[in-house]
Amino acid sequence: MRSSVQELTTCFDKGRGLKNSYTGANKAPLNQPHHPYPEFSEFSPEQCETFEKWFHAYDRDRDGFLDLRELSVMLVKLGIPATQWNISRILIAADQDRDIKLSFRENIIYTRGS
Ligand SMILES: [Ca+2]
Ligand SMILES: [Ca+2]
Repeated sequence: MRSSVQELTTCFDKGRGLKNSYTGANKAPLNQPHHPYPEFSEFSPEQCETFEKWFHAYDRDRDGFLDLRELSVMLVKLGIPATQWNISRILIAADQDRDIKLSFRENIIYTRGS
């Protein structure tokens, strides 16, 4: 049985396949529009937009962060049990500033590193 982190990584990796099809051999087209997140240039602008939509769909109170409750809802939607263990593992891996919630940036970095 795959771990919950692997399940979550698989969901994020679906976007990576889109990146490769968008950029061909991972080279940006010459006329590529301004990237909304230059620090995440390994993801296409379209992927970042998809990540944003995904993030905001779970950020129910619109505070720009996924708190424990919102993270639990996300896990359940992904078919991953929202156990304290699973949530803790994600926070340990992704919550860089240790505020016990995930920013969009932390989510992208977590996605990049997984
Ligand atoms: Ca929130
Ligand atoms: Ca955080």
